[in-house]
Amino acid sequence: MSEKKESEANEYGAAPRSDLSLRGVQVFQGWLDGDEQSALVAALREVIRAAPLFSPMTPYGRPMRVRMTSAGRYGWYSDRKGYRYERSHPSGVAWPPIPPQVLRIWAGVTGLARMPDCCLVNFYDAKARMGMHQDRDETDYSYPVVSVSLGDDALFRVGNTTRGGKTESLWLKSGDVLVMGGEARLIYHGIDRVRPGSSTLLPNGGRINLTLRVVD
Ligand code: MD6
Ligand code: FE
Repeated sequence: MSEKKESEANEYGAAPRSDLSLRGVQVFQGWLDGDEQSALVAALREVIRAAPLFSPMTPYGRPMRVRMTSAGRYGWYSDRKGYRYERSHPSGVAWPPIPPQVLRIWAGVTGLARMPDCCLVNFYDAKARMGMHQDRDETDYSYPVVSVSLGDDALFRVGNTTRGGKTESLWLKSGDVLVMGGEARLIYHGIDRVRPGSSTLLPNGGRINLTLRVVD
């Protein structure tokens, strides 16, 4: 991390203030520099090697367009029975540990001593999108959800704490970090589209999004 960020981040107590807020979602633009992003991608390759990406079924019986896997004590999962957290990958192996680089981001932007239980890894190809949703499969909404964007730019849309109504959008770039906490913890949000070729971080293109959560 840069010197400026070190001085802003307090790992135990005070969280740094973001420069930008979108309906209460804090946006830390450029939180990770290029070297930090590359190191993170290398760590994520190890995660994906241990727990390969898969396309879960939605409860409505269609495979999700985004491919995903997880690291941590819990992984996020979905099938005909619904959305939930599972202790192991569909292959039966335990989820790999959350890489230390990822925990450092969490500590830096939240100021919390409690570390996340789950790091969901979402991979978007040129055509993937994510419909408007709330993150509400966790037990305690007083903990924020943190998300990290890597690779191609993505158009992020934020709505309201109930479905529908006016929305606002923002292009997320590689290295940006979002914190969804407080009044914004249960806000509806989604990804409308990615901009293929907008980043050279991933050799074959695409976008990775990490979401970090305290589960129980
Ligand atoms: C994405 N993000 O950026 C999707 N969830 O690909 C999310 O669903 C999300 O950015 C909770 C908190 C922050 C997020
Ligand atoms: Fe989400």
